[in-house]
Amino acid sequence: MKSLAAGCLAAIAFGGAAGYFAAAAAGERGTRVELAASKFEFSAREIRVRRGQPVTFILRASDFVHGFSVPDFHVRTDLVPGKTIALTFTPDKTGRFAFLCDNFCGEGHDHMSGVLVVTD
Ligand SMILES: [Cu+2]
Repeated sequence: MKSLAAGCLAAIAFGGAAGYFAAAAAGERGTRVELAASKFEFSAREIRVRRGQPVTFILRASDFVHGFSVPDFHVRTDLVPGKTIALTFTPDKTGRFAFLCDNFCGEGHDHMSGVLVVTD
């Protein structure tokens, strides 16, 4: 019985280590979020990410040089049609933060925004 218990502990320890390395590997690449911009919306209105985990936005625009900005994290980029932009940052605080297009793109521009939800 003792050896069975030890075996279980070893399995848990090994499983834990495997989980740790998997998490670390995922952490290096981070969370990947694909987001497309077009007049006058992003393809997602709400994006959920984890604090302390790098998030890479894969960004595309179809019809205009839109912007992608998350002011609370001081990140922004232009989205040039035909190009794929990868933008990585690590959210260091939790909460709900606006992301938006900050290049005026027409009459519906003011509606071109969403919420980045950062949780622990
Ligand atoms: Cu726009």
